[in-house]
Amino acid sequence: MEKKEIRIGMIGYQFMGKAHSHAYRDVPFFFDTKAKPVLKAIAGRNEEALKEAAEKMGWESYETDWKKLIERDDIDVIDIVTPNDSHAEIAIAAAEAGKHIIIEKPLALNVEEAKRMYDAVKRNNVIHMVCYTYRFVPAVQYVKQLIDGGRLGRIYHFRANYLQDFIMDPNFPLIWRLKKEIAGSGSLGDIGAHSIDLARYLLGELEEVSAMTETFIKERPVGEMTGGLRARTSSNEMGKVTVDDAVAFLARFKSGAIGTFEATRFAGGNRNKNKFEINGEKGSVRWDMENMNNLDVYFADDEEGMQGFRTINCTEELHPYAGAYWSAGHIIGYEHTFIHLIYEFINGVVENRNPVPNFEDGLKNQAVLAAIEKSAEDKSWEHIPSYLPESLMN
Ligand code: SOE
Repeated sequence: MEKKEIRIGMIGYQFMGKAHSHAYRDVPFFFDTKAKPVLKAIAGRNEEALKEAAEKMGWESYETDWKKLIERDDIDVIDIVTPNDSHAEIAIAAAEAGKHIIIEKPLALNVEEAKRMYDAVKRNNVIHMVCYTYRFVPAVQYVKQLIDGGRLGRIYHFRANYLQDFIMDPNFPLIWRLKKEIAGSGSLGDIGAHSIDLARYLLGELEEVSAMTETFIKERPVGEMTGGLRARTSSNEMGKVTVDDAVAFLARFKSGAIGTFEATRFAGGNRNKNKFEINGEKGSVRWDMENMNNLDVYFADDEEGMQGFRTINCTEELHPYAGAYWSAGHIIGYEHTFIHLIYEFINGVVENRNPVPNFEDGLKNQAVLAAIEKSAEDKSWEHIPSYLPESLMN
């Protein structure tokens, strides 16, 4: 029997567009998906670049107006990979048109937008997902299994650093990621949000936070992105950086565990060092995205004299998703996290159930981001407000 098809329309086609396009193409190759994604059309403003991207990434057609894409009745899913300031408008329009939605993180510019987006997907009964991709690393999923299975016992500490350095040069241009009105926030929403998602996924909700932020370079030459995280200066003019370059915060979890977090784009030498360590009464784990297939584990009941961290390679068949690829030890990479996420999304659409993380997670994450910003501004401890019914906040 022919597999059901799910027809995708993607808005945006740069860095994340490439990661998503690749995932749609590869997912049926490795996984037994419940439907086959069809790359119907992409949308963007620059026709020449759009045409080239569509050809290169394998999309059937393109639209220079995203509204046209949403109107098309040969599209089931709208995939949003645009800068953050357009997320709310596009997602709400897509939900009103009855399209299922997959969207890049952070969900929105602020909590108010995130709430409207959440309401729109609920009201229109569409499937929704937010791309917090690091949850989908097999080693991270294995940590979740260890915690849920009680292997680490009561959890005391979650310690996360997300370290990058791509904007350290003061001449690196003022790209959209450095403008509050387009990005919402800086290191906080771009990379700190990933650590918050991992923390929520692994340990549950945060109760309160106390934060500080800093913008080290306050003005930069005007410029634009050229692909990936590369950029070029486009004029001699200087413009104001309106987001944080770095953030550090303390958190208390509802479970009683405490968290220490740092997210910065000024950690020279660290290109994409997304890492965490968790300490529990029966053991500890530590993980680092730059070595993503490995997991350091320590178990307090290891034989005396043999105790300490040891490294396991999470590519055995029993490690989540890993069995779909190669034999153990034949490692996978960054792009595979998107394949896993899209696998869950496609199956969610076919089975009419929401995968996680979805807009509810996006909104809860946004609530943490807002509390961190307020705490840094007021030099206060901030409680994370419950924007959702109490039943959904636990
Ligand atoms: C840039 O900091 C970036 O591409 C983020 O936007 C992504 O979410 C992260 O996964 C890698 O770094």
